[in-house]
Amino acid sequence: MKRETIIKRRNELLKENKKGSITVLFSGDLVKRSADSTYPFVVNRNFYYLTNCEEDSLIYVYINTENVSKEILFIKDYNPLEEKWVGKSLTKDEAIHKSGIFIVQPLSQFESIFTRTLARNDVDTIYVDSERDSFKQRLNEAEKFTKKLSDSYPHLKVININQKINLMRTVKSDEEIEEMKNAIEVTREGIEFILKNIKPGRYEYQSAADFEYQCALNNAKLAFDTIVASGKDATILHYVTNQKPLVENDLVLFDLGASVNHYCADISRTFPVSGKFTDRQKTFYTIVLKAQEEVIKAIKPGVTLIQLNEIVRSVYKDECVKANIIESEDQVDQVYYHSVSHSLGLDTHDVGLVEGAVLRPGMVVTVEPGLYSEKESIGIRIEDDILVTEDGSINLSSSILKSVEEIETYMRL
Ligand SMILES: [Mn+2]
Repeated sequence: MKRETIIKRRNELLKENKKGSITVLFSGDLVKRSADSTYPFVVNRNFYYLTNCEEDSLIYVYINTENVSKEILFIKDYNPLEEKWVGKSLTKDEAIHKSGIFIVQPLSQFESIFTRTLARNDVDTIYVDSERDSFKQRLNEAEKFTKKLSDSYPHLKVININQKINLMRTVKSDEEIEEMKNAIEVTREGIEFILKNIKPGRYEYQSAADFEYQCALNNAKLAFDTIVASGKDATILHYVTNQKPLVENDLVLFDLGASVNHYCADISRTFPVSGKFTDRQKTFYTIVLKAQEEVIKAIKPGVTLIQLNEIVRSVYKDECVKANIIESEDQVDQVYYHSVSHSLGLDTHDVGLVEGAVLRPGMVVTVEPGLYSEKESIGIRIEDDILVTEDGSINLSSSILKSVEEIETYMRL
């Protein structure tokens, strides 16, 4: 991302901050796994969105008082021994270059600078960014900091700006769309590589490996754990066990995505293992495709995700009864039990689209109807990534093969 973009985002976020406040944001800490190893570090997406920096342990501070208005980025202290073991951490020059924050201090100075600022200025409000969805989750950095604050500075008011940042993230800039297109392009290559190698007897994990190899070759990461679900397991929405050999005449469902600079693709495709759909599979597939096309057609500003989901259900109510997949309309929940869209961006299930949210230009959403019959061992999901425009939408993943004919032709070659 361009530095100017990042600066603009921070200005947008901070412009309404009150005088007498300090904003403190954390990139996140390493979490111990076992012995001297840690879990792979995942940067707090909001922090990355606002600073362009993706290292652990960083802290961003914005001091906004009557006399002072300044940003400080705290980076790891210079540590020559650690440099010998794991290499350089983010340097001051790199930090300035990436973030456009011109005051960069070592982390060891954070506490003294923070407390001195409190002592010498009239500050009554601290803004933090904290995300939580259950009591059980371990405390995040913002929460640990808030706890510490309330012990030592109980008079300070703490305000959570998480939802405000999330809302900003729902509308993507052209630059962000480009990143997502790159992620989708890598995903397309991965899917085509899967199809080059697919055949009965190949294991689900081998197809996953085909995809992940292409991601690695392109220096892309995985947006989420690759789902390769054949036969009856395709009716399990998040099957990531990937242990079975593919069986002739079965379908195999792929739900996968690359991520480039943390921007995610999220694509599902369902293919016949032998390269040709049976008539029954084709019937199912055509219904899902029809539902998907109708949803995509309906996407434009002002429409809600709930309305989109209703389109799928109404297509299914007609078509699934006609095709004898269910006996009556009210059984549609037995063959379709998720919703059709979610927001996509720095997170696969991107933040900010609150319940009942209305589509706006610049949002990117998935369209992923599924149809699942355990009885018939058929599970199908078709998922594309759609950009909402002023007057409709653009399918960002339209280059990934999808129609029955395209798939059968490609697999025959
Ligand atoms: Mn999805």
